[in-house]
Amino acid sequence: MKFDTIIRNGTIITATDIFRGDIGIKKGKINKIGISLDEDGDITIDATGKYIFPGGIDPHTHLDMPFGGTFSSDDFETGTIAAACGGTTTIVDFAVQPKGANLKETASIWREKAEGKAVIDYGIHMNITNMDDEILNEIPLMIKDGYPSFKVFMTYEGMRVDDGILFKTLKQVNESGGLTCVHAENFHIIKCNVERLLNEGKIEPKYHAISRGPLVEGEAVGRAIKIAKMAEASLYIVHNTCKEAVDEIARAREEEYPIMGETCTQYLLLSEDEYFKDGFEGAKCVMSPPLRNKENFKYLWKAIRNNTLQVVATDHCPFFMKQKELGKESFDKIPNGAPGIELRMALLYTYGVLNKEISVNKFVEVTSTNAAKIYGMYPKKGTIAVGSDADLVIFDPKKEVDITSEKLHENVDYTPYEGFKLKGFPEVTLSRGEIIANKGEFVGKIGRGEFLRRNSPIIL
Ligand code: DUC
Ligand code: ZN
Ligand code: ZN
Repeated sequence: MKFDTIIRNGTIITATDIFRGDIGIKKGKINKIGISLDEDGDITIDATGKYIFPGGIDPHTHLDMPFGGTFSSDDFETGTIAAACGGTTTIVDFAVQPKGANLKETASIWREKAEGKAVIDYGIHMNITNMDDEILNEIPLMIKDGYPSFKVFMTYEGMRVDDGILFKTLKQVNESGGLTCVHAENFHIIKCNVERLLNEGKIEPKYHAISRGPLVEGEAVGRAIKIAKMAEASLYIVHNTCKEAVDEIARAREEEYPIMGETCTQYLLLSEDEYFKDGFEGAKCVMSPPLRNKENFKYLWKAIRNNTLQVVATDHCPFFMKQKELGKESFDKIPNGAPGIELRMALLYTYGVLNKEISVNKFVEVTSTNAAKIYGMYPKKGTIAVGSDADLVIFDPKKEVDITSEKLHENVDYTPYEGFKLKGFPEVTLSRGEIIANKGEFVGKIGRGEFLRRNSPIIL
């Protein structure tokens, strides 16, 4: 027997293991793992001195997403190329329900955005913005169809749901075998603060952060958890940024409630200081929830280490500075979001693993394995095992990179990580056995990414 591809002599690292070995790939799947495999491959990759990780999974992206009168600037082509170059082989993107559309129609809109464009495999979360009996009845059908995760916003005029709808969603999703995700911030407090600040003539980007402090998030996280308890449902809280949020999740988990949480690269590495830079610079990091003070970094890393948080995603939602200028005269009109899809793996390796915040196995867990489990893709995705998709990153732990936005493939004119230094970078990315990125360049075929029909969540 001959493999299609054999990767030789790499250090294979999963969420639980680390050993030197070879990986044989056939028909897009991992066919054999061993030490000095006898069989040859049509293609041989020498991974001596390199790490082999499961391909990254970013379960929180917003590609081609309408927001504040414009669209996020990466579509499924540019966004997934950037992901591939950075070692991410799967994303789960949020399909936002437009006014008047049902969930089936919403999913079709997103599938059309992705088809013929995506270069890596992708799942779709249903982001419910309008609820009635028709939508409620669609939930079990969507789960059967491969869409087992549903998100609601507790804030954002026009997209948010109230506590009653959150309760109904949690109940129905849970009873149907799915998972509800929530963006938790207190809408009413933000509204009051924004009105007051603008009335006082406070229009600059920094007031975005001031209008929605840590308690605005912590209160909503605590409330969402209580509503989940009342609904007897599991819950996943996206993009936690601060102690106030994490403490709520930790408490619920101690009480053995099925509550899970995510943070994002930016909340571990960037602080509110970004908002106090000159001129309109602060707009680059206008996102929701906003960046917090540096004190929070240590709580977030600790929460990752002790499994209070299970996933590090990106909330990738880029806008060109020209688009950000929609809010030049009023911070509340700045489109919310920042890029991050391309650098997540390398940043977390340098600033997480090399800085000794997390072990290399934990790195794999939070960048890939846990998302695969929680979002119903395991073990097809998220690990290195016989029978799994050959989604792999061959990672050069010695490669040093000084980050500048010109080196990146994200379709946007800045990176919030400009000037950051990296040690360790993906060298080769394989998706279903195909080499799709090599030494920072995309070498795959546009549109090769496949829609992932996902299974029910595993609660971690
Ligand atoms: N937060 C952002 O910053 N952008 C998109 C949506 C969100 O919740
Ligand atoms: Zn959000
Ligand atoms: Zn988001």
